[in-house]
Amino acid sequence: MDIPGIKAVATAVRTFAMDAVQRAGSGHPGQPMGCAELAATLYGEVLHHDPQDPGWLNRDRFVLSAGHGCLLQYAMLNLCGYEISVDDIRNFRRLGSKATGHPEYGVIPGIEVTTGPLGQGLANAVGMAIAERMLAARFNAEQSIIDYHTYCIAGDGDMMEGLSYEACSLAGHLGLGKLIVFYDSNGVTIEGSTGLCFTEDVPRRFQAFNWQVLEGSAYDIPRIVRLIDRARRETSKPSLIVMKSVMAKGAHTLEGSHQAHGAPLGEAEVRATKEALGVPPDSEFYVPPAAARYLSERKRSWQENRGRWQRTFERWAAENPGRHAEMQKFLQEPDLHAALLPRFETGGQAATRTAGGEVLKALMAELPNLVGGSADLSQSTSTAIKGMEAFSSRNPGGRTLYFGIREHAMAAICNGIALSGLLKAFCSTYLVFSDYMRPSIRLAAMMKLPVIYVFTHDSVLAGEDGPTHQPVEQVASLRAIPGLTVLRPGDAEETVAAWKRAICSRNGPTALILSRQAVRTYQKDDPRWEASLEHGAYVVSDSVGRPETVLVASGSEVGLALETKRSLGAENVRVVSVMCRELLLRAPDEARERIVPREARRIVIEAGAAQGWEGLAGDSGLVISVETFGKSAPTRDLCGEFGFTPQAVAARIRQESTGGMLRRD
Ligand SMILES: Cc1ncc(C[n+]2csc(CCOP(=O)(O)OP(=O)(O)O)c2C)c(N)n1
Repeated sequence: MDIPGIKAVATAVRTFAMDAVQRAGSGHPGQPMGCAELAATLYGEVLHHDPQDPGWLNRDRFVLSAGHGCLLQYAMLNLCGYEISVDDIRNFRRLGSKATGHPEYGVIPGIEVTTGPLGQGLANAVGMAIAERMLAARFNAEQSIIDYHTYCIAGDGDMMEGLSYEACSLAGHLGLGKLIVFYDSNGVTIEGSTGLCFTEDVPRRFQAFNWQVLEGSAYDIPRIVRLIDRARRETSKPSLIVMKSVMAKGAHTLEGSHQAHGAPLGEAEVRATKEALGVPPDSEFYVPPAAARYLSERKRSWQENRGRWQRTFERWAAENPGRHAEMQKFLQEPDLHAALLPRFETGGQAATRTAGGEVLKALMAELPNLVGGSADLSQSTSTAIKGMEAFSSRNPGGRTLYFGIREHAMAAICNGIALSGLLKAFCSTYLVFSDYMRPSIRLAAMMKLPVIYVFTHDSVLAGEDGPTHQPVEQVASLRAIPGLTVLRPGDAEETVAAWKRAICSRNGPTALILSRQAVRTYQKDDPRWEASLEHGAYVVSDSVGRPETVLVASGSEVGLALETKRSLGAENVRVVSVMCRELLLRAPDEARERIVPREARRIVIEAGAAQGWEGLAGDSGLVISVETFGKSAPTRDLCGEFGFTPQAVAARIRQESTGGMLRRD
């Protein structure tokens, strides 16, 4: 092992971090300076990776959960020869630079996941380790073609976030032996010492989670290698390696200070630090010759390593054509021929959660790469699939995940699973608990990951459990996340269409919003209704002649709109089902006009917050919504209480038919 070479790489990392933050006038130099030796050792000696093929299937995954330290990763990727130039780093945090403020997936090859919100990366790493176990069980034969490790650097902030408790508890339970987490334990956060608010015994906490816990200095390179070796030899438990480290290690006067966490060190400090490191003080982004020499020598071994795997893979593919074909299938869009999916008769009654459960059952049977589960509510969300085995340490081939009551980790773990590129992940809970998952859903949308969320009990009309369990603002707030497709089907047939759309998505997550209560499967006037859903909505029941009133609804309120039309007894009323409001709002004017013409009076019926419907209703329209918390009562009583009966809605429409400004409840 070339220790001077590794140390020289660490010097380059420190220099890059100081210079980039100094130029940008903002950023976090302390974390990369504190972890420089660890990163240099990892990339140089430990990780199975190859900058020539950053997407190599069996590469080790590296997650910088402490994403504010992104310069650590940018510097290492540049030094190793990934596609990020010194100029990109020079323009750190500037518009158009690949070196953004935190690591972002899809911007620089070699970055596995978008991180920054603390705790997320660590939970994503758990998902990646689960995916490794699942894929290994599915594909490995005489040859192990999937056997990567997932490494993660997490700091005090990650350890404090509740998400890390959820995710690491599950990782310990599942015995994810190929997950290795380095705890960058420097005792400092932004406001000062961790002693101000964080005095728990982290090693004992992880031991209680069923992790192997090891400890060492972040600056003792041979020991780091030995500790990683021990971690790799423990195959039945994940490992936490507590790295005793120092914030901004090497800084002239700010070493160990929280002031070096998130601000430029200042020119004089940078200069003095460079001098102490043996770096020419007038240079910028200096790479010591020993660092360049060391990494260029390592390159050959990275390539040879990948070459060996490639030859193994080819032998595996030749000897296991069935498995190879299955792997190819995992990468393709699913072929959802009609016979595969359940059919529902017009006039029948089914809760959309129940219809969704039948679709999921059919999809699980057809698509072996579909995996997922629930946060202890699979019976209620109809996502429990009979006969489907659970994933566990003893049964890595299982496809059902028992996430436990850990919604946040469930969503973040699904991101990690989806990042495998081969597996499709779904998860489920009550809609109201989507709030517990929101940060991870947002990141899935940012990364364009096709995760599917099954959210049931879709409105206050769910009943009985009371206001804590009745969503009001949740659909509106999910619709506000850019890139998240929110589908709220109105009946069982629409639920099949919604699932089809979700399962075929390749560029973003989908939330399926399903009802607890039974709804009628309605007759659809638009014979091409499913194709019309390309614009998010279609005409369920048309008016005779030009519509004067359009009743616009989604989910379980579509049935109510149809009954309201009957109650109104008017011929010039049209009913539109809006399965995806955002698609309708984005549709070309001409397509939207065909469905919800501007000249008609538009009445939106939504048993939730009106927010976001106002534009569609227009000034002369009306949004019949719920703007308070729910109440505990059976559904029928709640419909009466909140005015969601055909008679009450019809009365509102008649009473407020004079036009004027938009009103809402
Ligand atoms: C969820 C979340 N909350 C707050 C922040 C803002 N933030 C970024 S770094 C940081 C302190 C992290 O401390 P630590 O993990 O010890 O990192 P170090 O000080 O060692 O760099 C905070 C609060 C964040 N990125 N994510």
